[in-house]
Amino acid sequence: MAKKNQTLGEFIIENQSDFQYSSGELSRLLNSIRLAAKVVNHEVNKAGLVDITGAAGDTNIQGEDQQKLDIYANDVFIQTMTDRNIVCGIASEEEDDFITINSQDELHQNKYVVLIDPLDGSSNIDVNVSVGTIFSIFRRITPVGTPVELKDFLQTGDKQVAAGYVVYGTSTMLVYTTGKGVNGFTLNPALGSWYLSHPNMQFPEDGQIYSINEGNYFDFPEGIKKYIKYCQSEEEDRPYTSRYIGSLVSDFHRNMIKGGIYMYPKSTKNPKGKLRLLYECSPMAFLAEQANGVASDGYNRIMEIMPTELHQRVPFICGSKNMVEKAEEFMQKFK
Ligand code: AHM
Ligand code: MG
Repeated sequence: MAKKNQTLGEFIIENQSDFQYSSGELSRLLNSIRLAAKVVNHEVNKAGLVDITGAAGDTNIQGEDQQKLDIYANDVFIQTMTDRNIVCGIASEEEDDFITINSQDELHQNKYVVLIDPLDGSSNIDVNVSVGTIFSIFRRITPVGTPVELKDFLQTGDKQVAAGYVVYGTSTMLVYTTGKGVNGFTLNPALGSWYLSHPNMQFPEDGQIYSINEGNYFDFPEGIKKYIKYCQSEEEDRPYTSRYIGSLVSDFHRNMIKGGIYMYPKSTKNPKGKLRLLYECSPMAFLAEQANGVASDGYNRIMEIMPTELHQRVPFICGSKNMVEKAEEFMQKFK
């Protein structure tokens, strides 16, 4: 039972037994993600200071440039999970291949793999706009005691045991699901604790916001063009308005709270779509479905798409049920 003001640590422990395969391993893994998120948050928050020599205390003695934040975030998440020896493999949007984690004493004893987009929307950092981290957790399918293989990572979204995101925004929040609804925790930066601020988050069934990069309009499939025009039309006093941050996590987060649809369809420039199935769409789809929303590629449920490669891209339409279903209707009609 979600209690307001509960800390994330308390919540994880209290809900551990809900989880079918509970052995404490998933709880430890979530704990390491919340720790890494705090470290990354600290760095993201002072991003604006890095150009002021020494002000952030980050210029090293040789005067070398500070590491790019997306690489930094990648290192922090990987290092935190590796040091604690709680996963058997990690795949990251920043790495070409997956990483196999060896424990020193017992070989490959852990049962979870993590897929992560360490800092999504990182081009927004220079202009002080929110960015996010997205993570997805699966049980390995190869036997414990053997090295992980590609097939441990190439699983359909409906096999996820947990997924979540961190939004580094006006406040920093960690939102996650283990398949029993979606809960959001806000970081109190003074105390370094995450507090349950948004228990049982739900997409409103209908919404008014559509989020898409309309700069690509002429390259979109006909169904998407028609859906956008449907949202804009004055017939029947359609109530829609457009909001697009260009940071998936932030656009999703806002739409989940207010009601809306996010779309990144395929286009001539991105013939398979832009977003990555495993690091972005699949975890967001799990969260959406757990919050009464829908996620699709226009025709199929994202959660059922069988990945064939780690960095696979896919068209993505996600959000309030009625809005996504309407967009799918247009996709079908103008196939
Ligand atoms: P990234 O993983 O390179 O940061 O790209 C993903 C981001 C999403 O957060 C965002 O919704 C989208 O790309 C924006 O793309 P565009 O600038 O083409 O609208
Ligand atoms: Mg990304």
